[in-house]
Amino acid sequence: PPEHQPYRTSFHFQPPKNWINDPNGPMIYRGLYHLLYQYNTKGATWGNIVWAHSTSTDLVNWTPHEPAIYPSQTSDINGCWSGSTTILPWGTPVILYTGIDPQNRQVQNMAMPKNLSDPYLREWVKSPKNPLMAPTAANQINVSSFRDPTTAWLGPDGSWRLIVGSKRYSRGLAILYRSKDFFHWVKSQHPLHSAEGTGMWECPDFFPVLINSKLGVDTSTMGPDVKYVLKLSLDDTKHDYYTVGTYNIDKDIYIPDKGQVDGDSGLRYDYGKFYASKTFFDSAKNRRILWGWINESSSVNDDIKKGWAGIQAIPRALWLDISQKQLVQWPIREIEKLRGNEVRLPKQVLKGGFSFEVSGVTASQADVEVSFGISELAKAEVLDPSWKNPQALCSKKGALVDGSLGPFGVLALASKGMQEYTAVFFRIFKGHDKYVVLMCSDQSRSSLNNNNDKTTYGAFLNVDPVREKLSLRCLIDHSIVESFGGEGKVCISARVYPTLAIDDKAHLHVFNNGTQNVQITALSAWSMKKARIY
Ligand code: DQQ
Repeated sequence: PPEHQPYRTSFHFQPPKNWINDPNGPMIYRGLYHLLYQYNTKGATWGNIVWAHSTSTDLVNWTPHEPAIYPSQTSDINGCWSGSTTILPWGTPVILYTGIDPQNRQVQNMAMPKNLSDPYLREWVKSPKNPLMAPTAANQINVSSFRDPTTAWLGPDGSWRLIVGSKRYSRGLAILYRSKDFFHWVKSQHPLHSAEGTGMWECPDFFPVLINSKLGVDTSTMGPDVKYVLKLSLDDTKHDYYTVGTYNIDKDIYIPDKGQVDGDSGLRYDYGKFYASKTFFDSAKNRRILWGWINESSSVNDDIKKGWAGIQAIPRALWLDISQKQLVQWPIREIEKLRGNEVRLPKQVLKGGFSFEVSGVTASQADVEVSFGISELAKAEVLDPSWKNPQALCSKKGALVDGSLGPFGVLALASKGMQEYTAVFFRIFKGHDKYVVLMCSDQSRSSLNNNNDKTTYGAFLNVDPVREKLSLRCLIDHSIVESFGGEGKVCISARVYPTLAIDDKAHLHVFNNGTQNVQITALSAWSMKKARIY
C-alpha cells in the first residue's frame, strides 16, 4: 500500500484515487442503492470525466463497478457531464446526462440499462437518437451554458417534464422541456424559473416535499399536501442554494414563497463546502436523500501529491421544517451502525471561560452529539444591526474572541498543545425582538500548513434558545468536520488538514469562551468504525 495518508476519510465516500466531483443519478433499484459520480480516470484534477459507479445495500458500505458512462458517441465525445436518473412507472431507470459534442456544445443524452435483471446495472446503452436536446439557432440556447438535466416528473396531462440549467447573460435559467414519450423533448416557451444576476445555474434539482412530515415522496407527487423545492448550484460562487415555493402545473412555473430569496443570499443546504448536490426518492424507506460533493480546501499541488481530490458528504435525509420556510437535513440513520464505543457525559455546567477534553474516543474518526441549555439569556450581547452577514460575523468573532453567551461548542481535530483545532460553536445575541443564534465553523487554526483555504463559515440558526435546547452534531473524519446545528436546521461542512492533530494524536474538546455559564444537557461521542467503500 502507498504511504500512510492522514487526510483520507474512513466513512465518507471516496474512490481509492483521482479526482471526483458531482454525484450523478443516485437511485434505488431492486433494493440496491446506486451512486454514480463525475470521475477523472487519469488524475487528481478535473478532466477526462466519466460516470464512475458504485452500489450499496445500506448507503454506508459500497461496491465499486466499472464506469457506467464514458465518451463513446458523437454526442458525448468530449465529455460525459452531470445528469440524473428517472425511474419510469414500470420500474425501468433511465439516465439523462449532458454530453459535450465535437463542437464543444452541451447537449442532453439518454442511456438505458443493458440488462434489467442485473441489479448492479453494470452496463448502460446510449440511445442512437442522442442528443435528445440540443442548442440551436432557433431556440437561442447558450451552447456552453446548457447542462445537468434533472430527474423528470410526470404531469397530470401525461407529459414528462424536466429542467436543464442555463443562463442568458447574467440571468440564471431553469429551461423546461416536455415529452410524451421520453425521447422527443420540446422546449417550453418559458423557463420553470429564472433569476436576474445569479449567473449560470448548474445541477438544478426540483422536487416536492410533504407539509408536516419527515417522509419523502416521489418526484411526480402533486397535490395540496406538498410544497416544492428548487435547488440551484451557482457557478459564480460555488454554493448550493434553494427556495421553498409552489408549482403551478397549469402555467408550468415555479413560484418561490414570499420571503424566500433567490441567489447567494438565500438559504443554503450547507454553509461550508458542499456543491452540485442532488436528491433522490428512496422508495424502500420513503425518504428523500441528498448527496453532495465536498471538494478539497488544500492546494492543487497538495491534491496532486496525495493523488486524490473530492469526497461525497454523508447522505442526508431531508424534509420540510414545520415552519415551511426551510428544509431540515439529518445524516442517514444507517451511518450510526458505524458507531463504536460511546462516551456519555452527565449533565453539567460548563462555566464561562472553561473547556475540557472528551477522552475515550478516536477523535480523528468520531460522531459527537452535544446539546446546550441556556438560562442567562438576558446577558446576551446586543446584535449590531449592521451584522447581517453571518459568515462575516463568524470571521470577525472567531473562537478566540470572548463574548457573553458564547462562543461555546466543540474543538475538533485538536492537537495536544492546541496549536491546531477546528472550532464549531454558537453565539447568542439579543436582536431587536428576539434572540439570534449564530453558528460558526472556524477553520483559522485548523492546520499549521498555510497553503490550505481556512475560510471561516457561518449561518444564523432558527432556534429559539428561550424554549429550545441548542444541539450540535459533528461528524469528524480525518480531513472533514461535517456539522449539524439545531437538529439539522443548519449544516456546515469544512475540509481541514491538521499537521499535528492526525490519527491518534487528535483530541476532542468542549469549550466555552463566553463569560456566562451554559449547561451541557447531554453529550455523547462515539468512535466511528471504517466503512467498506472500495
Ligand atoms: N460539473 C459537471 C457539470 C456541472 C458541474 C462537469 C458542476 O455538468 O455543471 O464535471 O460541478
